[in-house]
Amino acid sequence: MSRVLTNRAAVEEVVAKALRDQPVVDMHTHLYPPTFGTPDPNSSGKTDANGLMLWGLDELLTYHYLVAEVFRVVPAHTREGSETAGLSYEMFWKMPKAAQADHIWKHLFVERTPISEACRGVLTSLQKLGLEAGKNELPKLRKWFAAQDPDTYIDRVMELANVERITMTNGVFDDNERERWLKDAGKLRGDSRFSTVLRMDAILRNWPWAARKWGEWGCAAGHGMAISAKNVEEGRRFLREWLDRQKAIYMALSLPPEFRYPADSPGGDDPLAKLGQVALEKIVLPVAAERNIPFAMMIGSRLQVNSALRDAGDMGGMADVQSVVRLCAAFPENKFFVTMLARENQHELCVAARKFGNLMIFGCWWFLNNPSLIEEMTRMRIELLGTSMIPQHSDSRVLDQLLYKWDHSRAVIGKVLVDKYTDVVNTEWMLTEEDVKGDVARMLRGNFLEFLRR
Ligand code: FIX
Ligand code: ZN
Repeated sequence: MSRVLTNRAAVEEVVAKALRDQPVVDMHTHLYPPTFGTPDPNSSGKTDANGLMLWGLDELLTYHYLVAEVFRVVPAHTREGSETAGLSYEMFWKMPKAAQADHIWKHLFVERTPISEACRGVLTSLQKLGLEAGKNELPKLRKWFAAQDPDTYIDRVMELANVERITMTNGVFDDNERERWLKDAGKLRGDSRFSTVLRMDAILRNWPWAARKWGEWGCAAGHGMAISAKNVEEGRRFLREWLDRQKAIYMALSLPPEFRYPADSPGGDDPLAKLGQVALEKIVLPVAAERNIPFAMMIGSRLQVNSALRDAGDMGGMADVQSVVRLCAAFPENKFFVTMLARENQHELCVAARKFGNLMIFGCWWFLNNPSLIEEMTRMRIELLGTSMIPQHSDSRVLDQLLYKWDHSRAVIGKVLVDKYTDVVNTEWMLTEEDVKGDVARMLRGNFLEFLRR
């Protein structure tokens, strides 16, 4: 008989152990194995300037979250004679990566307390690696990272973060990535630590552009201002080809706050969106249903409100949960992964998930990936959905971020679970250690894998 938990202290101990010991399947990251090349100095001495595998100190420090934060304290524009030191965007992006990292370290870690979540994250990752993070330690730390072999380093980080599998984001409209797939798909999908995802934002964000691009790649998707039956067939052929090429486990895209389904529902009357809707209804969802793979919608990112900040230039906005509801109702044979970027959408989205079994909500995305909001969302989700949701994904762009993103999330999810389980124990329900382990396994791994297979 598994140990019965009768008080808060016992619950705390068992929850902490269950979360620590449970390997995670990370369902959304921007990470890559070495087969995609790496620009970062390593023990083999070989680098690829356009390589996609980002790891190590300078990548951690130049993470776009920190780029946004450093331009708050060293503004790009300063008035003539202002005593505040400025640095223009152009000058920052012209600097070599190590110099950018030095600039961020100086202003966010040395001259100020590294108290923001993204700053603390760097420190947690270094700590988990057993490295001393002192104000003057950068040169020593850089040497340590340059001595690592990217391939074995991935194993080390996955072991320390207790991550069993990493799900990539493989953008078919990204020229650098697409050419690598066309060159040697077998090599790129051959790393069993990584799963692939067909990412295709442009299809719904800008169909005319996507259709023209497809046209250049030999897929007769039309001129982009209308979608004929032929275009639909060609579009489906294109998706099937790429799903086979990548062996993708789901299809995904992000959507702006203005996304509406159907496109002419209140607040969404834009001709481009109407074309996107046809592409969704006639091309994307039928292929996803035919292949029985989920379609993931990451809703609420408003891109490039400050393009000078590059990846750091996007933000979030409130979106329309009823569009998700209408999609789940209209396409019962499709499975939907949904995460939304606005805090204000979370409660309604939780309730929507109570209504549709083909809707799996996941993660505390981007600007929500902060302890106070992870706690709020996880507590609400457990109260409304029990354990039938995926509490988190890391969205890591730099390999070493797995260390802090899962460490920080495990801690917050644990805090909520202890409260919720203690409430159950206080009803004199016989809660066992096995129960807790089973729930944790579902939330960090099982719900994702089961939804893929369902
Ligand atoms: O659309 C996405 O997948 C977002 O996660 C990214 O574009 C974003 O830049 C990010 O890194 C968020 O954490
Ligand atoms: Zn992402």
